[in-house]
Amino acid sequence: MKNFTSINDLDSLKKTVQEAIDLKKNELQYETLGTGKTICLLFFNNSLRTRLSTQIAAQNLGMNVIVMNFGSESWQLEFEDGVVMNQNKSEHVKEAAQVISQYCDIVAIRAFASLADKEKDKAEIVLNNFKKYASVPVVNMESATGHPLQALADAITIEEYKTTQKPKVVLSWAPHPKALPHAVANSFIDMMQLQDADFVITHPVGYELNTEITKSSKIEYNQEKAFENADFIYVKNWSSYKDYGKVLNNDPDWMLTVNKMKLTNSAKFMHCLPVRRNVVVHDEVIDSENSIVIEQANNRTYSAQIVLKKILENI
Ligand code: AN0
Ligand code: CP
Repeated sequence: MKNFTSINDLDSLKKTVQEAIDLKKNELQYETLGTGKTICLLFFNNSLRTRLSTQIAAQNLGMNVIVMNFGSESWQLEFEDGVVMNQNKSEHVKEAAQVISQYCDIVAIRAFASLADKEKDKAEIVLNNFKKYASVPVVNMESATGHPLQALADAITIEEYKTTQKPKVVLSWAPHPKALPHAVANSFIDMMQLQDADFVITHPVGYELNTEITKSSKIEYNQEKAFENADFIYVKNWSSYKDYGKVLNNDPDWMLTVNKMKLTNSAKFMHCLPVRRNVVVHDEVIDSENSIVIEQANNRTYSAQIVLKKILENI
């Protein structure tokens, strides 16, 4: 594998999940694969899990890790072509990406959606400019439209906890005070479309995601109906896609509660984290035995490690 910018960059999701589960049994089994190699983790946005788990994954493979936070530590980058750079941006991605490529063997990037300009977000300006100008492999640590390292961790988690061959998995929208990106939901859908599962998306009217991503996935506007007999409930807020980046409603009725979990087949509760308690999910659900969010976050390490392993094997 050269780059990892989408779950579809994996030649087989099923095989990769099994390889990650195998890796988890002895996470140091490839500890010399990355000896003498360096990864640069570039953050244009905040992170807890992605930053730490990707660093640990690289270290488990023997790599050196450099982390840079663009908001506070680097020059502000320009991504548009042909602009007169007489404002606040000091450096163009053309130079930055080429320079960074001389210092490392893999570059990983977190750059969220602006949620202000749909076309620019769809064009993945940051990720694609790094892909264009960097001469080393590029890894997506959540871009404008996708978070495939999260989706791979989610697939590993579902594989570990499923009790039937074809589980019912529900992706449910939940309220949130801030406008959040579509990336986590998009990549979860991309991933679920590769699974043998009964997959249902539920959200209020107005929160339809990009139909180029949802394709023929089932959408059920009645959350309670969607929850019936579910084996996994994956909760996530996203802002409106149609009315781009807007918070259309904060209906607390969509929060995940114990009563709603009673409609399910004793479902496992999943969320990518960070999560706002008692806004997105009630304390009683996230603190219950059915909550697997901590193990889900743990799997971020093995998701990143299997991806970096595949890239290192190809360098
Ligand atoms: C981000 C999002 O929703 O995309 C990151 C999640 C991994 N969440 C927040 O900004 C709260
Ligand atoms: N789930 C996830 O990507 O978390 P962070 O934003 O903390 O990295």
